[in-house]
Amino acid sequence: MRLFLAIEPPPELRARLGALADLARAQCGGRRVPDESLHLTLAFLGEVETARVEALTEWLQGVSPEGGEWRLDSWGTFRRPGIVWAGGKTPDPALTALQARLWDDLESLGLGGRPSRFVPHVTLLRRARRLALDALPPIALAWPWRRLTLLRSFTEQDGPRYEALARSA
Ligand code: 3AM
Repeated sequence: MRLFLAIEPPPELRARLGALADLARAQCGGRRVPDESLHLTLAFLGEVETARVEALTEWLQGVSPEGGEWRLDSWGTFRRPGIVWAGGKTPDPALTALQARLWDDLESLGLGGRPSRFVPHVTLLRRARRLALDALPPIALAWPWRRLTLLRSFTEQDGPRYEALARSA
């Protein structure tokens, strides 16, 4: 099954991010990520055998990050897949450290796929038709976080859907 580790926004922030996605959709076109799917990916694990999921779940339940507050102050794009995202102008040190630590653990568990760079972001639009961010309002949001979620990704006709399988302590 296709898995990834992410942080899910608290409900109020989820709604605010959804409002940003609406603004971006009006400006750039493309597919808006539904509110319930908004997240910050920390580690994309790809296809993981069912037999490994139990060990992964047990590991995650023993992980207890200190947590932090991620400041979102920027729009961004990943040009080729036409992604418009919200994130930070500069990399958040606590998230960067967490991502590195998670990959150390994941590699010890026999999983691969550590990316060469990590850009913390929340995808708001996919397949945007115009990557025109200049008319969008400034972003100033704070995301208090602590818990991590192991999510399963399903591909459906109108885009990916996610199911939470496990959470950190
Ligand atoms: O957090 P976002 O939505 O940007 O793009 C996928 C999504 O990221 C990414 O993992 C998250 C959950 O699906 N993803 C999908 N395939 C990927 C791959 N082959 C990937 N990331 C890296 N490599």
